[in-house]
Amino acid sequence: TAALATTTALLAQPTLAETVGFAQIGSESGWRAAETTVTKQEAEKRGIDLKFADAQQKQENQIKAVKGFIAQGVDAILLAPVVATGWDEVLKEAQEAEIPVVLLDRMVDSDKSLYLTAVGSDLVHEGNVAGEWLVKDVGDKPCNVVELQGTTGSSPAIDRKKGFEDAIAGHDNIKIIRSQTGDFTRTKGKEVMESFLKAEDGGKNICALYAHNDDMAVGAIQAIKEAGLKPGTDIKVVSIDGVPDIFTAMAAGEANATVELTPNMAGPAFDALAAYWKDKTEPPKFIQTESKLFTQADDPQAVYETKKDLGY
Ligand code: GZL
Repeated sequence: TAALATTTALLAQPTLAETVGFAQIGSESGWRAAETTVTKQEAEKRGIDLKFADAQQKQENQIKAVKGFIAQGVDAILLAPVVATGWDEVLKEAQEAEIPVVLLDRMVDSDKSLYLTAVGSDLVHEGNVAGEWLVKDVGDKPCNVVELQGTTGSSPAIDRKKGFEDAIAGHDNIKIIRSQTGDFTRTKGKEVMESFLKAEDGGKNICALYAHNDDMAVGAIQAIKEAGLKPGTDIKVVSIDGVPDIFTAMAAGEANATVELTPNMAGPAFDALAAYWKDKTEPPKFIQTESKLFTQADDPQAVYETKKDLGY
């Protein structure tokens, strides 16, 4: 009888662990890997059962993953949308299933009513901070800039480009002479930088590189060195994310500035979900994370030490 009572009691208990599906983009950059690590840690801390799907940077895989989470009847979905368009249909399906969706680190063009909230940085501001740094660094000297864009059609690529252009507008001595996507990866960043160097007289004509993330910058630094030039002096390097390897490059004088992006988007996301699960509290539609500029003056080796074990 005792055993029966225990079983009944267990069955009657509400599910202790909420189940959350995470439709992650992939592991295209060190920052992305850190976001995955931190999200799993934050779920663990809160006793959340996290179901993880890696889409290898393909939107159709992300959409499939979200549909799968809806079919499983999860309590919420985290989505880092690889590109900004094409989400209406699957977000409507989640809404019809009454499953809240929280966007992480990238935005979608869909109506705000189709997701609970979005956690991320001000991506335009990041591009602006990067551009302002270069404006200050070059003064009124002529500076031809090459730009490595993030994934085509992603909100960071669109917004970081805009922010940088806003910052250099009015400074006619600074010009973006070449701009192409490196898809946020080291490999593509290196490849595209090689083509920029070849096209610009071996790089003599290039004063600075603006990369939408550190991983493309690290790949480009390799290409600059292989072309016999000094990254950080012959060609200034400014990028975004604040991953450990950019601080290693900075400490070696091979990179000049980065705008830090926290990989912990999940903490604020889970906090908003906890309030929503409890009593349907509606969070603000955008929960903004901090952005901070780091340069060679900020003891990059010490900063590297603080980041090296965070799962990048
Ligand atoms: C920005 C994020 C970007 C990172 C890249 O919020 O979406 O995606 O800057 C990553 O490293 O690929």
